[in-house]
Formats: sequence, C-alpha cells, structure tokens
Amino acid sequence: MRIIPILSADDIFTMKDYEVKCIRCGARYSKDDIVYTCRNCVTVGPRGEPVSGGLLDILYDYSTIDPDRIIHAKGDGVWKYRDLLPFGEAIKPITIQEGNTPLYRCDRLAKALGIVDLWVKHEGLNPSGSFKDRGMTVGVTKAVELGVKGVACASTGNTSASLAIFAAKAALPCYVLLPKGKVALGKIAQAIMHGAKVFSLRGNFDDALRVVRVLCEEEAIYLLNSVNPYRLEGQKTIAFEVTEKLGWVVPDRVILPVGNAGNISAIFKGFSELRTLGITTAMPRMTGIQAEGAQPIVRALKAGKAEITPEPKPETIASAIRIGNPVNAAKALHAIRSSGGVAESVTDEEITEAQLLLARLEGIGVEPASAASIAGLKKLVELGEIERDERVVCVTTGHLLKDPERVIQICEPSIEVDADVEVLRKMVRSPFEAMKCEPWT
Ligand code: AN7
Repeated sequence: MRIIPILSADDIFTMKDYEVKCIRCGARYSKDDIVYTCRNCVTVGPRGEPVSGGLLDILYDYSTIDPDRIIHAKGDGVWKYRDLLPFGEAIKPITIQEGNTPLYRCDRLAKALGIVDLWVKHEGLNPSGSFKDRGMTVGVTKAVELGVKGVACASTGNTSASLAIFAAKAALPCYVLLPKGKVALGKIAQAIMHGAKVFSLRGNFDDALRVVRVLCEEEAIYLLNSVNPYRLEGQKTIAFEVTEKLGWVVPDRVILPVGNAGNISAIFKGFSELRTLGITTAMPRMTGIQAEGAQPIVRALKAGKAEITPEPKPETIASAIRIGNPVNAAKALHAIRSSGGVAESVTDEEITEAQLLLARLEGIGVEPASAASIAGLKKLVELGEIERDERVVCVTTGHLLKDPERVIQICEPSIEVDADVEVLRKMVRSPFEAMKCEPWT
C-alpha cells in the first residue's frame, strides 16, 4: 500500500533542482531512475565477473541556494535543512522527528584524555537510537515518492531497526537481512517489533549486502543501505547541526566510527556544502576509526593505496562495524585524504575501556562501535597525531541499550541482598570496598 502525501503549508518545499551523478565517470541519472551504483562504468573482474560501477552522488545547483535561508531556518532536525535535501516537488516527509541530537561539551573526559576542547554529538539519542534515522527519513521519503512496492537492507543491526520503523510509518513492506548470531539484541528487538520480515543469514554482513543488492534489482524492491545516495543526504545534516551549535564555525576535527563508510562520507559532504555556500571557510579533519579486526580503510590509507582490499573475515565485539568490504570506501578515502584527516584502528579492549570512560565520566551511554570514536581519540592523542588544543567533535553513533548483552559482560554484576537494612547499611557506608570496584574520579 502506498501513502498518499497529504500536504500542509509547512510541508511544501521550495522548488529545487538536483542531479544524480557517478563520482567515477560522471554519468548522470534522472531523479525517477532507481539506481544505486553507476551502470555506465561497470567493469569486469579477473574471473569475468561484473564489478560494480562507481558510487553516485546527489549534486545541487548551489548558486540557487540561499545561505541565509540555511542559517535562519526554523524548525528542528533533518528537515530544518530542507533547502539542501533532494526534494523539488511538494512531498510530505516520512519523519519520526529524527536529528536535533545533543552536542555535549565533555570537560571531564577531555581532561582524562589530555585535551582541552572536546564535544560529543550523541546520535544514539535519535528516535531509533542511532544516526541511521537521519538517512532513513530521506531514503524512505524518496521510496514513497518513487512509489516502490517494498524496501530492504542488509544490516549489522541499526540500519534494520531504523528501516523497520520508517517502513512501518510509510506502510511499506520491509525485508532485512542480518548476519546470523552477530547482531546485538536491542536492534533485533526493534526490527521484529516494528514488523520487518527478518532473515537471519548464514554469512556475514558483506555476504548479506551482496545478496540483498541482487534481490532488490530483480524484485524491484528499494534498497536502503548507504550505497543508496539519498540515505547520505539525510546523514550529512550531522555536519550542519554541529556547525550551527558551534556558532557556524567548524571544529578542527570530527572523529567517528567507520563500518560501511557511509556516515563519514555524508558528514564530509555536509561540511563541504557549508563551505561551498560560503557559510564556513574551513573543513574539519575527518578522522575515521575502525576495529582492529575490521580495518580495510585504515590499511588502505596507511599503505597509500587508491582502493581498499576487502577483509574476508572481519571480527570485533563492536558488531555494528564488523564489516570487511565497505561499500562507500571510495567516498570515505577521498573525505579523509582531502580534509587532512587520518584513519586509525583500535582493539576491542580499547573500545571497552572507552565505553566505560564515556559512561562514567560524562553520563553518555553508547554501544561499542560508538565508543570506537573515543578510543581512537585517546590513541591519536597519545601518538601525537592530535594536538592538545584542537577542537574535537566525536560522533557517538548508537545508544548503549542497543547492546545490553555486552554491558552485562563487561560490568560488575548486581549484588543480591536480603531485605535487611543492617546489611545494606554496612555496604553503603563503605560502598567501593564492599562492591569491590574502584571509585571514578
Ligand atoms: C552504531 O546497521 O552498517 O560507516 O547495517 O550501527 O556509515 O557504515 C551500521 C553501522 C557506526 C558505521 N556506528 O557507519 C548497519 C550498519 C554504529 C553503526 C556504524 C554503524 P557507516
């Protein structure tokens, strides 16, 4: 069933033109075309197999966009920046009030890490608990505009949770492919609760994405992984919100976890657009963090390679970023190199330590993948790669409750007691000794 957009004065966008263009060969596609990677520059691999064409990007005629309208835009969240979103026609967004997440100043954590100007953009406070909602509001609105019969994705969890919610809101059938036994509990709970058809795939995320891409082509179902360029249009609003909160001045550096590499590409694009429009004059150093067991982008950058080498067996407790063949690698390598950024890997132990630090020093609860940004910051400060006086923004991409099982593994268990005040009084009077844990200072 298709939702017929019901228009109100607020929902009608100004007319705006854009084009969909291949970043590799420059081929252009119409707005009505359902296309994810370029059909023009498909090549042939060593065994005669077709190799995907270039990634697509959505480009606007920036001379027609008024920077003052961006700066003085009213409203909150992703659709506040509608002048920089790809909808020329009057269409009602499929929205659950995504975006407008807090940017916390984190002085205690900064001090612990030896820097002075640290901020955390907590994307875990989006409606579904991850940044994916920003991409899905745009992607599913596009799906409705195209009149597709269903939506699908492969996912390490958060994409499926978010898509299930937006598909429910848009009354579209939703199919999600999850790597069996490797998705955090909270994310599966969301996908099944919101009515997606969930497949538990014998294989990893990269296998799931390979399969779902073919399925979507053949069955005319709309693919909403981050290879879909409309997703990234929503996610670039992280850059707009960060810059706006900092008084329209970009930070020196933005650090975030990297899996399929869509988010780092999207945020880079957002900052680039602000500069193109003359709203800002600089770019932050885009800094991507991967897990030690799944770091194809880090390896490519350190080796000075133009392309990544996929990792066949990615492994990390940060299941969200357990990805060996990131589909947006070409965009991410460009983002990191051209902004003067860096990519670094962190161990599962470093991720866990950072997750605890952030939770206990700043009260910010994040899932393991998100803590990779903090772990990466710590490592890069220690390596002297990050200057102590840089203004750093870390993006924490997903909420703590996405992965409760990991919390149980790493934290002290609760203490079972009788309903006896005497026993409790003793424990409360010397709490840290009784609970056998260190006070956090
Ligand atoms: C919490 O849900 O790929 O580099 O299928 O859930 O844009 O892929 C999730 C990715 C970081 C990496 N942090 O972002 C999926 C999926 C969290 C995530 C990433 C993900 P990209």
